[in-house]
Amino acid sequence: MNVVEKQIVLVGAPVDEGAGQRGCLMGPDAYRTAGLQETLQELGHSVVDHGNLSPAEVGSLTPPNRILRNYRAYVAWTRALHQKAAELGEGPGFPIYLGGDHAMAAGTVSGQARAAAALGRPLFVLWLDAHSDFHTLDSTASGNLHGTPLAFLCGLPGFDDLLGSPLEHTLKPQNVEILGVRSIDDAERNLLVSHGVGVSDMRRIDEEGIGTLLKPFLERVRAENGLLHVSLDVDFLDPSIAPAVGTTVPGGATFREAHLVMEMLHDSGLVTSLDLVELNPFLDERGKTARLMVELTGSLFGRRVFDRPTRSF
Ligand code: 6HN
Ligand code: MN
Ligand code: MN
Ligand code: MN
Repeated sequence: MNVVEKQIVLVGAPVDEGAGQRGCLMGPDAYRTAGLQETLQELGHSVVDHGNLSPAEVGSLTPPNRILRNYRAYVAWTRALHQKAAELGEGPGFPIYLGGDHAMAAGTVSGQARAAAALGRPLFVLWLDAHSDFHTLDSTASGNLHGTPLAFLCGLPGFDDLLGSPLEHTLKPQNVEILGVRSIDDAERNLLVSHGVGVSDMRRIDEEGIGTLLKPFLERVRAENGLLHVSLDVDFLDPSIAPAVGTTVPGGATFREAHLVMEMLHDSGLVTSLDLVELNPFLDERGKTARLMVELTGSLFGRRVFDRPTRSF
């Protein structure tokens, strides 16, 4: 086996307040129950579980828009996760953030970006999702804050409460690739285009193949000596194989497409941190989605059905 042993750190982020439905707070324990730690250890990695984080204490805040739901919790979680990710990002371990809804990525990715800057490396982000999560606090129509983290991370205005000051280490929008998207609100579409975010929707996946789309992005990460954070939203997957998510959209990635992405990411050796987000165990069918997410994570960490020389992407 061509597996390079990694020191994996599991961090539970039971963030529930960003989604429209309750239940994502049970996500970290569902991954534990589905055997995430054991799966990674069987692949030869060392794994430590840091348990679940708690939100930071925050003082009084005035939400900038009355439609926003659980704004204070968004701020509190972002601050706690940012701090944790900034620490882990500079260390030797490979953090896996167990969500929790996608609002958590405001903290995990901004922390990883701060660590990347301290290491003098650019951070690239692969956002595997049915949605683009690129609303500002003004543009969101649902008020569900899990629809906003990527706009915050790319430095769009209006998010200064999240860390108490403007975000210092923003992502370059062209260093973000959203793959698998099939539901974008009009306001988000305009923002994505005007900021130049990389977007590959399901139609492009159908026409060109998911591997063909992923390869040039990985080549760019390598050419720029970047670190790569992967944010995997359960709804990237087709609802028939992954029903445990509150925001299912038909026509998602198949079992094989998702595995190919994970296998290519493994072979690239470029990934340095991972979010597993939006799993809502309350909506699962006998653990099916949690188990699939664990299996996909196994592929990202070197599981292969038939050993053959590692291909480089
Ligand atoms: N997610 N664009 C929709 C909204 O409510 O803003 C859906 C957001 C989904 C967020 O899946 O992480
Ligand atoms: Mn998402
Ligand atoms: Mn700095
Ligand atoms: Mn989504």
